[in-house]
Amino acid sequence: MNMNSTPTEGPPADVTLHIAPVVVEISPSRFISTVGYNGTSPGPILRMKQGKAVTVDVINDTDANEFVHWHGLFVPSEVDGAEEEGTPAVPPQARRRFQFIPNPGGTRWYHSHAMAMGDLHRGSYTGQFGFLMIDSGADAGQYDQEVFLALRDWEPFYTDQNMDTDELTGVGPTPEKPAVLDTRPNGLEPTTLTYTVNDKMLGFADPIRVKQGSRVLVHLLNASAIENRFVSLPGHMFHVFALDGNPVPTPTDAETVMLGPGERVDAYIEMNHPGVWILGAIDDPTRNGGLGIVVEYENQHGQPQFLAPKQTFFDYTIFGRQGHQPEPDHTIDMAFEKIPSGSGRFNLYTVNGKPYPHDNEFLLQKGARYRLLFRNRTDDSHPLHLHRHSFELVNMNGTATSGIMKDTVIAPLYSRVTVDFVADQPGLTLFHCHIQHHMDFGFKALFKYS
Ligand SMILES: [Cu+2]
Repeated sequence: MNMNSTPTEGPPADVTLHIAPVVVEISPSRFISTVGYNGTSPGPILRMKQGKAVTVDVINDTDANEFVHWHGLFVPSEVDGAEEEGTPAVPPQARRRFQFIPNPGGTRWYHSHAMAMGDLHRGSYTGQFGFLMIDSGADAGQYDQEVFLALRDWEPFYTDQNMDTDELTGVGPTPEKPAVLDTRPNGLEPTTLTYTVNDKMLGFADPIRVKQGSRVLVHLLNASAIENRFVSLPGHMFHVFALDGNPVPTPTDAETVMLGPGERVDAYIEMNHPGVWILGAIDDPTRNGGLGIVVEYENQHGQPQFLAPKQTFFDYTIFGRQGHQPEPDHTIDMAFEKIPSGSGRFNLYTVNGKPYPHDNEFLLQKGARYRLLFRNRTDDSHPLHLHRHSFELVNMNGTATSGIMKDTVIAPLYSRVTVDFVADQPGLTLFHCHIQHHMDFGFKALFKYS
């Protein structure tokens, strides 16, 4: 390989990520050809210490520019891994060294931030993703087992049929529903019929083997490029204690958890319901297509069972504190719309009436507290991600909350969602929908510090 970009001298890096073609065997004789990190997909679980500088060498053994994004970290624009922010690409057949200080602590992840546009073999459609655990030194509590579950899908294709699960997210109020709906015919959107947890379809991974009375620490990540997911484990509750890696004010049991692309949920599960169960998607087509993993108690046998949960709606605010936030210094209104493109073409997405790029519309003053008012005027539920900052959930469709710190939040269809953040990370900052197709076709905005 011709390494023409940067240092091959100096001390070895703490982490090396080698981007190259991989083959993932998702079930016997079913192989996915994609691109991954270090010969696998998911990539290795990276562990870093909060506040302790790391060097990362990224080696790009493909024929296209690549970007590794450090999702949920407060890192400079030059290393964040977004072209829009000015992070340099790792060119084809080249290597580049990055240095940063991991912060904040918690469950983060890393993934390709390359644009894909109409190419379903690029960016987050590929196998370039992995967990990044940043150790804050805080006590993680008592548990017997730790499992990492990345929710994925493969072999995406385009359709103009609505195949998503927005009916699950869209059961709340719809304050942003237009009086007159846009009835132009929908354009093409990626979808999929093939799912895995980590690298295996349901039934083909080793089961999670547990003992009655044990406590399992579960880290969930939605690494899909395409769709929000809902998962449950029959007869058990997820005791959710962190969202997007950040401890929540009110850890609470949930029968079903929802994750938009990019989101993480950390939870304990008390293993107190012996049997052989499926931890998996609550909608049958997705689970039967592979999105699940078997949980098997000691000395229990038989076919893995799934039972539909009673609770399907997932309400972020039950994990928050009651009460209102102080008024921010500035409020930025952001309205999201979809322009249906008609059969055989790609829909376009707009922020305040314009697809990306905007001209200096989103300016920040260092130190000021901003409120982002998300107005989702589309019939999709969008996972909205802000780079390089955490935001605090302030209001979900009229329900006030506080203390929930996130970097990605699902704005359900026709919803109004409010988040606050402090502009304390100077540098270009990308905001976008974490559904790759939406991002690529206009659904992003760049914040600039003035
Ligand atoms: Cu979206």
